[in-house]
Amino acid sequence: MESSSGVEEPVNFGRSIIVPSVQELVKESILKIPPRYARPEQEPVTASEDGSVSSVPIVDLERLEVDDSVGSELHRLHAACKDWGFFQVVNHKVSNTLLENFRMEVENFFKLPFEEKQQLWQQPDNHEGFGQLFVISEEQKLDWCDMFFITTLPTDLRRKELFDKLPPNLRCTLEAYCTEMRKLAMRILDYMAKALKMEAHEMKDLFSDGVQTVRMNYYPTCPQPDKAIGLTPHSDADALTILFQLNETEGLQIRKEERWIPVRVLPNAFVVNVGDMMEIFSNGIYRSIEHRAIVNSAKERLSVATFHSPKLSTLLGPAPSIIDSDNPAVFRQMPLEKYFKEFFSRKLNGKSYVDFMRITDDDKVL
Ligand SMILES: O=C(O)CCC(=O)C(=O)O
Repeated sequence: MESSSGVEEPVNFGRSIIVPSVQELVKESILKIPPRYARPEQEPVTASEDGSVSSVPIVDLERLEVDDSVGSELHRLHAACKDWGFFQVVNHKVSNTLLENFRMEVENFFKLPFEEKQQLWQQPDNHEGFGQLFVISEEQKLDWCDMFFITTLPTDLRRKELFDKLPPNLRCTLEAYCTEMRKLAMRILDYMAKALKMEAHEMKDLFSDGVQTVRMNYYPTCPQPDKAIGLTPHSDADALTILFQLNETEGLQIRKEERWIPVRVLPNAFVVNVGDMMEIFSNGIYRSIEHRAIVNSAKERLSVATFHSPKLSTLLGPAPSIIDSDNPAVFRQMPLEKYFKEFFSRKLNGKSYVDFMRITDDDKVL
């Protein structure tokens, strides 16, 4: 956001009611979860008719670089974005040393004494820091998760006071990690543009100086895992999310054809998913998919999601080079900043937000 002096200022995308730490709660060795976390309505994982559970597609980035002709790896990527909205990316060239360091720093971050974490907790007027997102009422049910949320790019949108308080080793590794995630996102977005037959410059223009936010998730063990949920079913509001599953504990599930499908932890792979904004740019060709995280009683789980969106000045809407009279726009346009603020002021609820952007018959009458 530009101030009257013409300088970019940290942006405030929203706030969330401050809630207790689940990690601290678990230290009390409880046998039953408090009522505010009880979510008995969760649907179980279901296998298909033949009893098998399918798994999300794998895209090999090295193969994509060698041969991106139609009918090849590019076709796999296109099909994964259209039919699944999720894939795992391998051979991504992100350094193993960086990933190991980052994993260690994030693990140590969640192990900090609570008194130190409190210095990095969310504030009543801003949801960046430790806490939970999307809590808009005192009655709302909560997730079995502690998270840390931060805006990382472009640098002038960062909340400096929060960044400066991060443990120095984490800050330094996070800086390198964000840069690598941005590069990886740009490579994937470039191939998506090719697969969608968008004009080459269009995706690049949208994402140069794009917004990147990071959400680190810690899911403690839970004494009643069937009654709680780690992360409420939702689709992501951004364009492209890259998820790093930090330890071997599984928990991510995606909804496909009314079934919940677990996403395996593959060594050296990132889970990539299409967000609502990509569904909008692609005019519905690519689909964002509902996903959730479940918890268990045996081992904690850690993950880091990096969210990529276009630059803040973007007027969000279907990409002009995709729409024409045969493929008319099915989504309306909205300034990106307004879109973000609306998203963060709601309760997380499946795909309801992207549906809100859809052009309805009532809009056509106007
Ligand atoms: O922890 C996971 O696997 C899912 C994380 C996620 O969906 C998110 O942070 O938005």
